[in-house]
This record gives sequence, C-alpha cells and structure tokens, in this order.
Amino acid sequence: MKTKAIDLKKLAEHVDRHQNDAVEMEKLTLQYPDLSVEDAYKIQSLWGELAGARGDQMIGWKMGLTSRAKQESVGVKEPIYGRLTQSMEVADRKLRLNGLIHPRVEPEVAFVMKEELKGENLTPRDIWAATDFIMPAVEVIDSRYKNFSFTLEDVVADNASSSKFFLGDQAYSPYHTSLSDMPVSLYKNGEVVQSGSGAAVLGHPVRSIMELANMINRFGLSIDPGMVILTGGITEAVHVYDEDEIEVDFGTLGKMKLDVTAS
Ligand code: OOG
Ligand code: MG
Repeated sequence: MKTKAIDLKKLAEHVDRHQNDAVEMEKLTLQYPDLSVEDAYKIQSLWGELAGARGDQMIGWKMGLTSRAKQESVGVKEPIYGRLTQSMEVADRKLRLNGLIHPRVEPEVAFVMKEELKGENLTPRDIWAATDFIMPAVEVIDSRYKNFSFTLEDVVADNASSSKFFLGDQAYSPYHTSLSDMPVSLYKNGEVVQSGSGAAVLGHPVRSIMELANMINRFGLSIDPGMVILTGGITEAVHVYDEDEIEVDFGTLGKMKLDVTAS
C-alpha cells in the first residue's frame, strides 16, 4: 500500500535539473521503490511540459530498447519511449561533449511522418501509408543515472536517456530498401566496433512505430504529422570521448560521420 502520493512534478523538475546541469543522479527508485512505470511516463510528460515552457518544443518520439543487444546491455527487457525536442537535434556534424555526462552513440533509422497515427492494432500498412520519408540517424544517449545504471521506471522517468540526435543529409523514400535487411556498421577511429542489421529492431523498424503508437495510446497520445521518430538502436551503444571520429555505414542509406569535440 502506498503511504503517500509521490510528487511527480517535483521529480520531473529534479530530472530536468540534472539534465540541464549534466550532473549524475541516484536512481529515483532507490528513494521511491513504489514508483510505477505509469508514474514514470507521467514524470516524462511533465518534463516535456517544462521543456515546452522554455520554448523547447516537442518534435517527435524515440523508441528505446527495441533490440536484444540494447536490452541485454542495460538489463531492461522491454521497449520504452521518450520525447524528442527541438534542442536535441544537431544540424552540423560535431558531437560536443560539453553539457553531457557519459554519452554513447548508436545507429538508428528515423521515420518522418506525414499523417497522424493513433491507436492500437495498427498494421505495417498503416505505418507506411502515414510515412513521409526515412533517414539514417545517430542517437546520442546520456543517462543521467550514475554508471548508466537504472531500472525500467528510472530510465523512463529520465526521458529514455535522450540527449541529442543527428539525422543524415539524405532523406529516402520509405520504399527505397528493405530496412530489415539493411546492414549497419559503426566505426570508431577507423575500426568497426559494432555491427548489425535493421532486423535487430523488433524484426523490422516499422514494428517499432506500431509499438510506439500502442504505448502512447494508453495516455491518449498520438504521433502527429511532421514528427520524427527514432526507432531504436540497431546495435549496442558506444562510449565516445574527445577527438573520437565516428562513422556509421548504413549500406544503401549512405554513411554518416561525426567528429567528437570537447566543446
Ligand atoms: C535507454 C535508451 C535506449 C535505444 O535506442 O535503445 C535507446 C538507454 O540505453 O540508456 O535509446
Ligand atoms: Mg536510441
């Protein structure tokens, strides 16, 4: 039995402060063992309101822990979602470490939508019909928790570790290639450190969008036209340090190169 209601707004402000100041925090579940997944998504939503109030509007969603590799590496065995805001999108090819705690990068496929998607039981056909284009992407995750260690509830409350993201220069037709067959290799300083294929993401990245629509529908939310969706890391995420050179080869979706700099 819960003894007293948890002040979710206060926890959203706590998370927000640690994100903005790039300071590590203890797991929320240490202090609030009763925190539910639903509470955690409410904290995330309240965090989104805080960001919006300072002019950092929401521009999309991200799915996380959609691949086995990712689930194994953090010990959380189910997909999660997070909110993407304007300030997270980086237009140049510099990953600046300033303002980050212990960032990691991971290759993903992004979908950009042209029509609203809402509800449970959507099919791949519904998703494709609503998709404007797809792009290769690199997400930078930066859990605010010490040692990148968290429970399901903690990571959801921390906006699924969202920090920054880069989209490729080239957009592609959704029908350009089979995303499940797409090979992906991540190079760090010229050496392959991770590789996988689109099928790692729930069998096919389109299923990640179906799952997102399902999950947010529980809160009466939908995917809006124009939104960008990161479908989840195809490989495990890789730590980056000053002066690293990151290159991701997305096969027929091209390559992306990032320079890691201190500031
Ligand atoms: C959670 C976020 C995972 C992905 O693509 O799987 C994620 C984490 O590992 O910190 O963004
Ligand atoms: Mg990700």
